[in-house]
Amino acid sequence: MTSPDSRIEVPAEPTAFPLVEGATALIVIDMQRDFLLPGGFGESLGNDVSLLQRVVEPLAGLIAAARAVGVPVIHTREGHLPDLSDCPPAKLHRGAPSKRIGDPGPSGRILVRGEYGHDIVDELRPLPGEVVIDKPGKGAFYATDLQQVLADAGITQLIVTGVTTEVCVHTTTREANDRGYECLVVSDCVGSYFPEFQRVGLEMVKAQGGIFGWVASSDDVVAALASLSARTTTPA
Ligand code: TIU
Repeated sequence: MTSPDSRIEVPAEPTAFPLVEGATALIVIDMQRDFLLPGGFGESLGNDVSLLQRVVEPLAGLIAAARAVGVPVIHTREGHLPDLSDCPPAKLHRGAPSKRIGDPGPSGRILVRGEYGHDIVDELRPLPGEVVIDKPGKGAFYATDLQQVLADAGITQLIVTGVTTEVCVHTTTREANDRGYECLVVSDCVGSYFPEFQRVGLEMVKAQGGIFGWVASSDDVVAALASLSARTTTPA
């Protein structure tokens, strides 16, 4: 459904999401080989990385729909400088992973910028000119220029996708919400190594009247973006 101003109501929970034309960006969080493929950071932590593959196909469709109507696509990558000077000891030494950040793996040093494993999976490769935010933390705002990038582009809303739902997607959504951004998390375009965390992670976003934001399916977001295109191409 469209309204006379520049808003489109996207079916979502807990209420329809008022997508504002020209003020929305699609953020694709950490769809890196290090999280999705064997031999990377995600697997070193003991996770079954195959669980994240289900995100790739719907997310590729959503990215294509955004590009088709000129909605900016912003990619993020979690990782560290080769000398690990931006990796807090608390992160480096935590737990008992099979490999630590910076250790050599089959796709290069684990979670280190510039390594093959640190980059985004082939299916979701950024286009030239799309913003790629390299971040040392779980949230995409911490120690990055994301807020300035969004302000410069007049963006006030984020369509949030990527991995993992309860870690970097949640942290970024919470950071964005505190900064005043309206966040629409796309349920089938975010993924977790833990099915229970996936379910509860989405519940937490939309509970209490949408305490951090809204949740919608990619089908509904793609349809909304397509109707944006129809309006743009239909003479008044
Ligand atoms: N371990 C885990 O679930 N996630 C991360 O470490 N980073 C992101 O979520 N990107």
